Amino acid sequence: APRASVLSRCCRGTRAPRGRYIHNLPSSSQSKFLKVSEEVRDAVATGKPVVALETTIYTHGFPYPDNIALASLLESVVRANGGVPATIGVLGGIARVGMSAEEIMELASTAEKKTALKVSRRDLGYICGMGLAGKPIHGGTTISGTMILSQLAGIKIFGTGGLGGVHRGGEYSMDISADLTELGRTPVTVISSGCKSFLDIPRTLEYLETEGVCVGTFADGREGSVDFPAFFTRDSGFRSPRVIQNEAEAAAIVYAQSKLPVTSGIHFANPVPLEASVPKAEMDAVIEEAVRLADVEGYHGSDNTPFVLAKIKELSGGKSVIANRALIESNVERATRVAVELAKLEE
Ligand code: PSU
Ligand code: MN
Repeated sequence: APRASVLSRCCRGTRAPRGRYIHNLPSSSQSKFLKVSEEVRDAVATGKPVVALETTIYTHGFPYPDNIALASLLESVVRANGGVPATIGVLGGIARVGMSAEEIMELASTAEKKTALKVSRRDLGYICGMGLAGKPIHGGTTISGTMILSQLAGIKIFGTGGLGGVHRGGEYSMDISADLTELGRTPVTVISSGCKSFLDIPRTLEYLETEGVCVGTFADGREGSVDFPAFFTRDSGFRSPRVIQNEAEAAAIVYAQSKLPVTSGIHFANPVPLEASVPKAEMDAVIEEAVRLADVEGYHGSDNTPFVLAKIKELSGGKSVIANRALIESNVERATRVAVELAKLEE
């Protein structure tokens, strides 16, 4: 396929192996502060389906050593479905795209003592600057942080568990996840199971609309209107703005948006697998209590989400962890299939 138009906008006109042009590689894809693995660089350059994976779920979500098992499971899910995984995080003040097993181990083992930073857009300059200043620290990247690094490395598809959102009472506290503004400004497609109902789902959907984010939910043949999912449950009581039937449709939307081009991100919600879903009434009660405790104990700002998630885990007797693991796995598989369909369109 001709790459002339891509090449003319690209800074590197080098030929890749097999005579294919290197494309999609921004000049910023390697620097003192950003290391992209050779496998990921080669996969992006030759148009293979690459799937980004975040690391806040390992540093601030799952406990050690479950987090390491999950990280390796997710990478193998991507490979088994024909993709190349790119686990993204910060080690010693250097952002990494395509972390090795040893690097993931090093980052994930901070979960016990919580010594890694939770890195969203605002924290990237800080953590890399601290590394330069002789204070190297590790960081798990959130959806927002991971989207930025994905885009710098030329990765378009990203699979994870749940999206941040507008917190309840956010109209007063202004606690709105940086994930939402990131989706408004960075052209990466995030596949997750929607957002947890400890967030304000209708305001989250309104905010995403304002930010210009296409939000669609996979329906898999279900007829009629479909809810935007609430992480542990398939139903939230709020309709998804768009309904997507399959991965080919999803990839067509990503492709069209990139060719126009419209430079905001896309969110595709993949409802939790039925067999792993938790009854809504049961989860609602647990979430109410977790949110109440966060307020009483004074967990605000970026500490709020990790605290509420930990409380939910405790109060649901581990049920939430089982659902969480199942839905992440399903989202990553779905993301890989979208990336495979997208690679076909881009050939
Ligand atoms: N929601 C979940 N699980 C998670 C997160 C959110 O159900 O692990 C993590 C993701 O990394 C997300 C971040 O990007 O928390 C959002 O944090 P905040 O609400 O502070 O923006
Ligand atoms: Mn917040």
